[in-house]
Amino acid sequence: MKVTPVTYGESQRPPRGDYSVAREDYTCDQAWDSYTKEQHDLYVRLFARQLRLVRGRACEEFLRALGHLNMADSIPRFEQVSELLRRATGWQIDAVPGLIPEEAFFRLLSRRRFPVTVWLRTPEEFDYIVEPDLFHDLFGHVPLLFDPVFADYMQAYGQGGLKALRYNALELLARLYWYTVEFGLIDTPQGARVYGAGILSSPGELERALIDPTPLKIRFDLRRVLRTRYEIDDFQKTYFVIDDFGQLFGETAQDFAPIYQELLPLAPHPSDEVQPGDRLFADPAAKTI
Ligand code: HBI
Ligand code: FE
Repeated sequence: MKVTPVTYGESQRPPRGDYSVAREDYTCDQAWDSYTKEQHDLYVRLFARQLRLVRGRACEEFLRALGHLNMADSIPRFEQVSELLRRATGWQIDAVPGLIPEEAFFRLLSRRRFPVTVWLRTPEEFDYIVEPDLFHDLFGHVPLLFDPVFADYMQAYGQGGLKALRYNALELLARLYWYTVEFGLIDTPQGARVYGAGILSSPGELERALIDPTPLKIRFDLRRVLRTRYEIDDFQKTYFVIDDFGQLFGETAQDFAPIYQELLPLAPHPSDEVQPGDRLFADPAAKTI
C-alpha cells in the first residue's frame, strides 16, 4: 500500500503509522495483542486525567455515553466497543493506521463507520500531540456516536464530504468538521459545554475553552464557519456555539452546492476576528466553572 500524504485540514504532513498493513478502504487490524503493558498504563493515565477534567465541562450527552463505555482500565478492543455502538446507533469503529485520505474518511463516515487510529502517543506526548492518536479518537470522538442525533450528523457529514469532493470544496467542509466535531461548544441551561473531540481529549484546552475570555465565542452560523480559517497546532482563537445537535444536523441536511458557489470565490475569514453579523455568545455561567 503506497503511503499517500494526507492533508489534515489545511496542512500537509506525512502521517505517522504503518500504512503497509492498510486495506483498500484504509482500514486495518487493531492488533490488540501488540500493545505493551506500558502502553496500556499510559492509556489508563490519559483516560483517568481526562475523566476528571470533563466533569462540569463536557456536555451531558458525552458524559452519559462515557458511562456506557467501560474503556477506563485498558486499551479497549475496538470490536467490543463496536458491539455496544451498533446496538445504540448502528455505528461501528474501524481501526486505521492513522490519518487517511479525505475520500476514504468521508466514505467510512457515510457508512456509519468511524476510523480510530491504532497507535498510541509516546509518554513524551502525554500533554500534547498534534496528530490524532488512539486516545484522541476513542476518548474524544467515540462517546458522542452514542447520541442518535449526533450520530446522524456524522453520517450526513460524511455524505456531504463525498459531494464536497466534486465541488472542490474540501477546505470549506474541513472547517465545518474542525469547528464542530473537533472544537465545538454547545449552549445549555448551565452555560456553554464542550462537545468537540479536540477539546475533550486535550487537558490544556479543556481547562481553557470555557473560562478564558480571550477566544471569541460566536453562535453557530454555517456560512461563517465554512469561511473561517482555523489553527492546526495551537489553542483555537474562535469557538462556535450550537444551540443543540438538532441544529447541527438540520444545517447539514440542506444542499451545499449553492453555498459552495456563493462562498468559494470569497476570501476566508481569519481565525481571530469578529465579523459583521456575528452573534457573540455571552456565557452568563462562564465565571462559575
Ligand atoms: N483521517 N483517521 C482520520 N481521522 C480524521 O479525523 C481525519 C482523517 N482524514 C481526513 C480528516 N480527518 C480531515 O480532512 C477532516 O477534517 C475532513
Ligand atoms: Fe479528531
